[in-house]
Order: sequence, then structure tokens, then C-alpha cells
Amino acid sequence: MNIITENTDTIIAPITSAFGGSVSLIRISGNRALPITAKYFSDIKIIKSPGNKIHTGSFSDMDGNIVDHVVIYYYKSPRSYTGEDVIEISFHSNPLIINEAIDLFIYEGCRFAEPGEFTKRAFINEKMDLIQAEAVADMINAKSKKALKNSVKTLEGNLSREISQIKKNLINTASLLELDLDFTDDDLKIIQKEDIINSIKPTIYKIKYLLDNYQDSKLLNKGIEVLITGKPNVGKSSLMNALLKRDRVIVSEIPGTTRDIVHEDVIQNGHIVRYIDTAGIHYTDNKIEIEGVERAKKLIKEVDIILLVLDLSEIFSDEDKKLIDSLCKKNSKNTILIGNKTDKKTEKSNEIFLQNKKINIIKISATKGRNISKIKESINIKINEIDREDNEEVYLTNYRHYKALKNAEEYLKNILKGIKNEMGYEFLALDLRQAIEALSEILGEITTDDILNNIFKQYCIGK
Ligand SMILES: Nc1nc2c(ncn2[C@@H]2O[C@H](COP(=O)(O)OP(=O)(O)OP(=O)(O)O)[C@@H](O)[C@H]2O)c(=O)[nH]1
Ligand SMILES: [Mg+2]
Repeated sequence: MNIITENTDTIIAPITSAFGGSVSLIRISGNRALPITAKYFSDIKIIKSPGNKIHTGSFSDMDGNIVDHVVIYYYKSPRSYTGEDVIEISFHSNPLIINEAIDLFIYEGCRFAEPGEFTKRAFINEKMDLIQAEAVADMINAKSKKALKNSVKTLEGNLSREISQIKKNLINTASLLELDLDFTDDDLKIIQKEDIINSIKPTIYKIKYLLDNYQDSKLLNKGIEVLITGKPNVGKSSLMNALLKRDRVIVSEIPGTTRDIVHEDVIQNGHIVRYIDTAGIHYTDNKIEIEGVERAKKLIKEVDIILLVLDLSEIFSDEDKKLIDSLCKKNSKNTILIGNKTDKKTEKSNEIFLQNKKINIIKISATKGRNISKIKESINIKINEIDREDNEEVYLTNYRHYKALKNAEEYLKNILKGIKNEMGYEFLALDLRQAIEALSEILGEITTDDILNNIFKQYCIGK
């Protein structure tokens, strides 16, 4: 039961940025879209167009002066984004032209669309469910390939299908349970307790799986994080500068130069890659340094890829060896070992140490810019591995979905508890109904204007 105000007015908004690019599109949705367009368009036959066609011609102002030569896309209801009659006009990208055209449509009685209003109408007209409508905004705002992929999959309906399937299973059980309640003969059960358990338990597992994989969209959007770590003075900041090709971080011969976290984002291998330089890891009494070291250690656990930098010109200290041992364990597939300062004489014992441990190392000189491209290649390989790992999953990223799914899980667990405590079927049916309602809420089948307004106000104009 949707408590939604139906919109009948015709709305308009630019759907591309008026700045940059050579064309700008404006979109008009509603039953006045076509007649108003026809009034100012040179090809009056458009009014009889069967729809889903492209028309070319000139667009004039109120006095009949040509404003621009345009391309018009006419999508006839219901085969359009919003489900209504939709006109999209492609003008040359000049704010003067766009403003004049929009003013004309508003003069003719259209209203400027609110943020997300086209998508809201698409939802109301059942062109998509609420999960998909929310994915449109996620797709526009995605800042990492992972977030983008996830929103595309969600828009394609992957998550909706999973939620709908869970709901369908529960509805099957619920209808048997309700039938049983209507059926007065206590000895002849339509659905046995075991059948209820057998239906609810796997559903709880499915829900739990989705909940466990919940990824805050902030995390999903953060891009790939590459941490530069190692003992003090090994050349971490010099490597950071070499990777960024500019003097971003202070470098000095004094150990403990970097104390805070310094990061910078670059586009690499189609991803936003965040390089992070940190304080050298070592034991210290200095209060400020301790804080820096703690922060650096914490990051080791959080990032996607670690560059462990070693100074090959000095005999490895215990600190170096400890870091190598802890970061190059068999399962630490995200660490890349870097041997720096190869422009100086390399310590033989270091080579032997690494050979004995069968550890590969990329030998570089940060200050001379030697082999920096090899590090980038290695990072790209790891990024591709991360990409492959993420390929199949569709993550729950929306807190609204998470909360509702958590509620559904609670109600289902209550049913299992209820069966254990010999509760009557009427109580089990109540919990089951509420679990189904929580799932309907996610899909937007039960919603109100307030919920919708809250969701769609986060959209940009024109979507
Ligand atoms: N010869 C040589 N010296 C280098 C190289 N890389 C860094 N250095 C020098 O090593 C010293 C320390 O460099 P940094 O980049 O500040 O080292 P860091 O690991 O960031 O040091 P902390 O921030 O103190 O932990 C500086 O004097 C650099 O010039 C290199 O490839 N070759
Ligand atoms: Mg440094």
C-alpha cells in the first residue's frame, strides 16, 4: 500500500551540465511535454509521432525567432524513463540557450523538476523498484570502480531479485500458516512446525549473508588504498614523491621526519588510487612519534595494498625483519616488497636474508626514479586481482536496506524461538507478516511520501 501523491504536472530540468561539452540536454516529462514542444519546433508533424523516435529541426522562441537547431528524442508513455511522455531536447551547450528554452516551457505551465523527481516518477509508475531507484543516485555518485559496478548490478535488479525471492519464499510459508489458522481442525495441520523451520532457517542464512557483506557506501567509494610503510628513513616519503611525480612530502635524512598520515589520490588502472605515506614503524619514547606509529600500524590492517620499503644499503635491523615476517606471511597477498637506495652499495647479508625466505623484491632508487614503473605494474596486477574478487558479489550498501533487513532477520528469529517455546501459530504468523513487510519496505512496495522525499532529495537536479 503506497501512500504517495501522484504527480500530474509536467516537469522540466536540464539533464546535462550546462558547462563544458558541446551539447546540453533538457528533459520534459508529463502529458504537456509533446504539445508544448510541437508549438516551438519547426517540424509540426512531431505531434503525430508514434514515439520513440528522433526528430531534427529548429527551435524558436515566442516571437518565432530561431533559438537553436536541435535534436529531439520523443519517448512515448509508457516506454520512457519516467513512464510518462518524455521529450529530451539536445541544444548546443550555451547557458543562454538552455535558460531561454527552460523559461519558455515554464511560461507554458511546466514546473522545474525537484532533485530526483524524474526517478521518483519512474518509481511511482513502476518502471523500477525503490532499490533500483536508489541505485541510480549511487551510480551517479560512485567514486570507485567497485562502487560503480555494485550500483550497476543493483540497477540491473540483482539485489531486488534476491530480496524478492526471499520474500516470495516467506509468502509461501505465510499463506500456508494463514490457511492453517483459518482451518479449525487442530489435529490436521496444513503446515507442520518442521516445515516452518525448514523454510525459515535457510532464509535467515540468506539474510545473514547479505547483512554480513554490508559495506558502507563510504567504504565502497573509497577507491584502492596503497600504504607506504617501513622503518624510519628508508625512503618512504621519497618513494611517495616518486610515485606522484612531485615533491608532495617532506624528505630529510633525519629519521622520524614524517609523523602524520599524508595521502593523495591519483587515477591509475581505471581506479582512484590513494597513496598513503606514514611515519616509520619503530619503537620510540617520543609522544608525537608514538601517535604517528600507532596510526601507521592501524592502517596496515585497513588498506588494500601495502608497499613495504626497505633500505638495501644498510643491514636489515630487527625492525625490518619483524616487518618482513609479519607482512610477507603466506596469506599476506597484498604486500609488495620494495628494496630502496640501490644507487648505493647493497648489503650482501640483506640479499641472503631475502633469498633464504624466498621473498621477491622490487629493487628501486626513489631519488633517482629507478624502477618506479615496476612498482606501478605490480600495483596494477593487485588491483586486477581485487577487481576479480569483487566481480560476482552484489553488496548491500544502503543503510535503509540494512536496517529493514536486520528487522526481517529479527522477526524470523522470533519465529524459531516461538516454535521452541510452543507458541501458537497466530503469533508465528504475526512475526512472519512483519518480516514480509520489512522486505516490502526495502523494495518500496510499502512506502510513504516522507520516506520517498527523504530518499529523492539526495539526488541531483535532472535525475
Ligand atoms: N641514496 C639514496 N638516498 C635516498 C633514496 N631514497 C631516499 N633517500 C634518502 O634517505 C633519507 C630519508 O628519506 P625519506 O624519504 O625522508 O625517508 P622516510 O622513510 O620517509 O623517513 P621517515 O619519514 O623519517 O620515516 C633522505 O635523506 C633521502 O634523500 C634513494 O633511493 N637513494
Ligand atoms: Mg617520511
